Amino acid sequence: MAAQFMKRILSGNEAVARGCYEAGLHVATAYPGTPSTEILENISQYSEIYSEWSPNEKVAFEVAMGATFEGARALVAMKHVGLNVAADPFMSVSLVGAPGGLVVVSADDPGMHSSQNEQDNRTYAKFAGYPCLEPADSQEAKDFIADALKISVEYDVPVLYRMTTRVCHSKGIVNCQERKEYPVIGFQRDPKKFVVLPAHARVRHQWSTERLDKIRRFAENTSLNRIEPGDPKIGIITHGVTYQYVKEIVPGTSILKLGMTYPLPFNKIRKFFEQVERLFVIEELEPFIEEQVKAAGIECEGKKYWTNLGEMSPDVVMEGLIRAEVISKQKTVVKAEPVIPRPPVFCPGCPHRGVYYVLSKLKTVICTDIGCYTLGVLPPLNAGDTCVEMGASIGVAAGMTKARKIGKGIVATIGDSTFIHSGMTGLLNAVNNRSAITIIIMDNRITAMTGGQYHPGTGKQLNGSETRKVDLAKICKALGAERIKVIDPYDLKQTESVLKEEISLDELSVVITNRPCALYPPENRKQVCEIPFRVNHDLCIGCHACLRVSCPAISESDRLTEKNKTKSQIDTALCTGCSVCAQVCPVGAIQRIENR
Ligand SMILES: Cc1ncc(C[n+]2csc(CCOP(=O)(O)OP(=O)(O)O)c2C)c(N)n1
Repeated sequence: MAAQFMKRILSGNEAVARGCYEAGLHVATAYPGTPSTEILENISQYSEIYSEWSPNEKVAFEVAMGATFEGARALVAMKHVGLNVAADPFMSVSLVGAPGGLVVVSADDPGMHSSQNEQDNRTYAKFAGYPCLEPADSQEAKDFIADALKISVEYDVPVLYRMTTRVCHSKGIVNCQERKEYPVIGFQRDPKKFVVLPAHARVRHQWSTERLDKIRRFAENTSLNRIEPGDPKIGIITHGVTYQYVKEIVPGTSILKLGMTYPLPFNKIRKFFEQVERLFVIEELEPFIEEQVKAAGIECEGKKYWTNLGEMSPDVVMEGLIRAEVISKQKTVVKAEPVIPRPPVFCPGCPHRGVYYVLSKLKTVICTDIGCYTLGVLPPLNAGDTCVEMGASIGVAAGMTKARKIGKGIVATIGDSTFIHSGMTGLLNAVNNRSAITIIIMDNRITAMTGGQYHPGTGKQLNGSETRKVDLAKICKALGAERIKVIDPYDLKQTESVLKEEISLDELSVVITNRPCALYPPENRKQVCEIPFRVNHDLCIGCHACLRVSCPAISESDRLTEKNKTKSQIDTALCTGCSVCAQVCPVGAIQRIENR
């Protein structure tokens, strides 16, 4: 079947990748982060597009920026907080432009399914003077990429492509087309454009302001913003996935669906306002559209009825409309079956477990970071006292140490991917300012939390090909750390004695763990799994020491000791044979299954 007639069922992220392929994209970069990660993983399936994981969002942005300077069609993808990391180039390149075309995907996470905050990144578009496109489903997620690149090239402007978790991860039918090829036009030397010296930047700021005026005129006429005429009693301005909820709850109502949420088409909004009796803005998170519509002197209602916290849903849309006395009776919304809650926990065989088990006994302040190892904060380990954003652990530990009377004893725990992302400068600073902290790099040789992506410490590129593997111990040494120890986190005795000693010191030390993730890459699942353990019920005294290592393979059985305590049991299908539980059992009741 010819590709133009091909229909596929794609998630929003898969659709973005398909859109990149069809729109002739040349270069794509990213640093992983939910809900954006699959965009690059899927783009990497298209050999026509060069794609790479970068060590952090700022570098990813800069590589894509270089590509557009070279006249290539480029895209950079990240989760919403990633844009904070890339904010420096993001802001300034607005004055330069994007001659080859540049799409900046920000995957926002309303409801914080897997994020530390729920900032609304449409604000960034206004801040930097970028147009902002917001697809509402998978078809649009694909189609709008071509629109974004067209706008980007035509107006010499980067485009913010704002997605949200529901659009990224929901699947829908998508009509696919052939790829269109575009030449890479080559770098056109022009220092007044590409070098943002203050004298140049002042002129470029004026230029970018005029550019925004032109994009404003475009916003009035583009089909990305469409009025869907309906019952004139109310009119609803909406965007993204919220549009789908509005259609479900009040079908047949008048809608102004904004596919481009910055800059706003005020003439179109005025026209829409005149067609309806009451105007509402229903938007997810901040009153981004509402405030601008009001500031333009157009009367509308919005956050009065809908919260700016958390995700929108058909229910939330409906409840707001009931509060606004637009609809009176509840429409039956099909609700998903409640899912039995399953608390997050380290996987069986996770190399982070041993370190956090030891730390939980050492009673020290632990500045942790973002990754699987953040789970050490949760019961029963309760090991972790601060965690704010990627890379913060080392700086925070250093700051606490400096503010303390006794300037030692504070631990920073940080993953390998996070250390490379933004921990290295923290270490450099701690060395330079002689902070007596203990930094534990939880090196499981993968970016595990986001599903196992490679980074410069893994020796693999996005497409799986081999590359130079950086040595974290050598990096630490080069950054000035003098005490560097490598430990086996499956060996609790060694882990405890090394950590005790390093934490007691009056100087900075780095401890690096040496066991790979038990889950990623998938080959590891076989590697770690030597011979599983079982509980010998004749010996188990029901003390539950093994439960305190927080392994999902261990649970209480229905067998009782003489003192009526439940004996433990191990699910051998889950056990990887890491031996941490066996090491904490005081009576040797946890034994390898020798004769399987
Ligand atoms: C600025 C930013 N970018 C991306 C993410 C998504 N994210 C959360 S943790 C993490 C890295 C985890 O890898 P690592 O530090 O190696 O720890 P692991 O999960 O492997 O234990 C990423 C990319 C984020 N939270 N913030």
